Amino acid sequence: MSDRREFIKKATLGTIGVSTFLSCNQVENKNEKQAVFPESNQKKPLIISTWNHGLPANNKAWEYLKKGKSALDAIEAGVKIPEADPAIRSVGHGGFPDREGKVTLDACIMDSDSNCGSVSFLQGIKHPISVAKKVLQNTPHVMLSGQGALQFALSEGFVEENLLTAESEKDWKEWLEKSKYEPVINIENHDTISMLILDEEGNLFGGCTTSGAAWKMHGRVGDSPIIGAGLFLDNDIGAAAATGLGEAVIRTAGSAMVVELMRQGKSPLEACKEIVERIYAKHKNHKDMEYLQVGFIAVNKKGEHAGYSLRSGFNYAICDEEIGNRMEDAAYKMSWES
Ligand code: SD4
Repeated sequence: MSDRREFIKKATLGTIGVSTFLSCNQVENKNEKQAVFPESNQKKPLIISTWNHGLPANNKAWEYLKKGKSALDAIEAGVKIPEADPAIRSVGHGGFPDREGKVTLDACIMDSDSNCGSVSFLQGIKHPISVAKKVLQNTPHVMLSGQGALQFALSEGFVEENLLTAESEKDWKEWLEKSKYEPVINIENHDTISMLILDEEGNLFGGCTTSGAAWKMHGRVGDSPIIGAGLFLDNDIGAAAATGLGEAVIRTAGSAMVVELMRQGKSPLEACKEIVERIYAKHKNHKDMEYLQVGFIAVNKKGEHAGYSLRSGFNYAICDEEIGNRMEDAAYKMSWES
């Protein structure tokens, strides 16, 4: 067993999928089985975010919601916390660089009217989520990339800065010695942060931000800034977001598919599980399988939520009125040894 797997095994020992299965009490339309949720049943507001760094992000977003700020502002404020934290090596400042030593960032944000903003392959800007929000608000487009995204960010008053920390530079130099590309997901339990909000009015919002796969090729874009892959929502149905190997999520249009399954009446857990099973079926003989990890979080209009991953070790933070902010281990298909 590789050191990496051994590490993951230890880090996740005893972690068995404990997500509560909440059935989707959908109301059936006359002829079709479509999820239609009576407004009075909604549990709101609710925030769910991927990984441990979801906790401080949820806290900040909750504070914003309680102050009466918009869910879009709440998402931005929430995920800016891991973006700004140099100790978090998979998001924003301090994120692992690509194989040329460049930190390149992907992010997107989406509101309940299906307005979206996204940036990909953005360098030198600490808060890609804020640039994505500006794309949503101030441009006729959904997605800006690379140099164009940077140019736009500067025109909006963002300041260019060095995002490569001494620690990340050191790790990159060590990686260069072997130069073996094998994305590590789960380590230190923080990866891409995706956040989904069901606000007081029962409307859905989502955001996602990442430095992507460590040691990726220069120019590589993952699933996180792609609406439909890393994030998707339909305000009539539900919202979903992904973490893990972006290539696998893009190949399967992951988050959009989770929402479509909820539309067909599946609970968030059933929907996430079915898409993870599909990703497994498509990849079980694929070269990526050895290090493949994908995880989804999803919430429907009633505020039922779930997380499900291919391999053990994925968890997500939930914040609501009833219990407050806490972590929940996602259910999963298999452990790293299998
Ligand atoms: C990517 N999905 O760029 C991101 C990375 C990630 O957990 O989420 N890792 O592929």
